[in-house]
Amino acid sequence: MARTVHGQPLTYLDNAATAQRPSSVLFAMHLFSVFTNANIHRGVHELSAEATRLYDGAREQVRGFLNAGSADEIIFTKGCTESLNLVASSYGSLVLRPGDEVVISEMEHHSNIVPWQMACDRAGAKIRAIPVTPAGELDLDAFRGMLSERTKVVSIVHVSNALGTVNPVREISAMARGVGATVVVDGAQAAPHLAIDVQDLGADFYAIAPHKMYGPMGIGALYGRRELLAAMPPYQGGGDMIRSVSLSHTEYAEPPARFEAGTPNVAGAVGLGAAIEYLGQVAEEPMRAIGVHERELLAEATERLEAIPGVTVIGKAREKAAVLSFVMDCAHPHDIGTILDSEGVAVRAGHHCCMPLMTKLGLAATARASFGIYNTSEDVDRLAQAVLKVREVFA
Ligand code: 7TS
Repeated sequence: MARTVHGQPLTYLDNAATAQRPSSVLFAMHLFSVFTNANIHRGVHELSAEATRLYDGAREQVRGFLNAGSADEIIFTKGCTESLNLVASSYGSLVLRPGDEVVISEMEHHSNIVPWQMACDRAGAKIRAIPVTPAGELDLDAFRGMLSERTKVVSIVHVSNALGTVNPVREISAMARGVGATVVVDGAQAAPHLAIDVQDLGADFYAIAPHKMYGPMGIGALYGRRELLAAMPPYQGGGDMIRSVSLSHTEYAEPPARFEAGTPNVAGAVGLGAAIEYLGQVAEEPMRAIGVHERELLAEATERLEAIPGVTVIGKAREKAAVLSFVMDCAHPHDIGTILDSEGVAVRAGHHCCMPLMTKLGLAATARASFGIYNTSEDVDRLAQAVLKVREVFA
């Protein structure tokens, strides 16, 4: 990332919004587009066969990355948001009835709130939200009290994009399973930082956001347990999702094809496969090494910012990953973001698409630095220097 902004070298600390892509990802997509571009599952010609192999190969890579039992349990979508909409819409219509309940939490991203509100409105079901403690953790005692035979779905973020909290998904899954509820996990912020094993976590659905894990935008991947996918109605109709069509009736294809209507983003899938390969080459135990590196940066950044008068870190969970939200007594988060930007430090300022969480915390917004594998102690130092500059300007 050898570029400057406002005449300063760039320190990119907005990885939770989107991560920068390594050249291997860009090259894989370019290579596909130049040499292999063709539609899949269609032509008898060589290019189409090669494109189909690459697309199926990427599906297998996602299976391995999430440790799903079968590649048929991986559905390509256009992003994490679409994955969550697919589950809420299709699975929601299958199971939700009047009086049923969907449990989410107060720290969800809007993309794990709104689709469930829509599904509940259609079904006459109700949303309940696990409270967040002042430290930024989920109140599991309150969660236990919410569970009943009415609970059909528990849909929870694995790592909070606004607080960095790593939620105890395994424990939550086990509790949900106790009342027969299905567990949906929003893994958008977890997949870039933690080793994910959907079977060990006990997740029935798990959504990732490839562009936050060094892959391209415009592609998403959703894990769904085979038995559930097999029972679910399609999310969209069109080409590729059918077995046979007459003017009066359609037989749907088996999953995953049933949920992939229309020409897919093949270059995006290839890029996602390359991103998974890139992550896998970082170290012998890559996700563990990435976690160690990012937790060091997080600890260092937390210490540096907390030493600056007037800075309050938002989110003090015991388990945190790669996200540092903060506010200052002298400046609004947007002003913090603007001064940091003028110093070449890119962070996000705002409600982070978590308005209910901000309301709960009594805040309008926070400034948020989020780390990726390429960030260094030097980046932390530039962040701290730029925050000191905010104080100089406003205090
Ligand atoms: N879930 C979480 C936890 C997220 O952080 C995001 C995006 C999404 C879902 C939606 O992902 P998308 O790729 O479909 O948009 N979060 C952020 C963020 O924190 N800043 O910008 C986007």
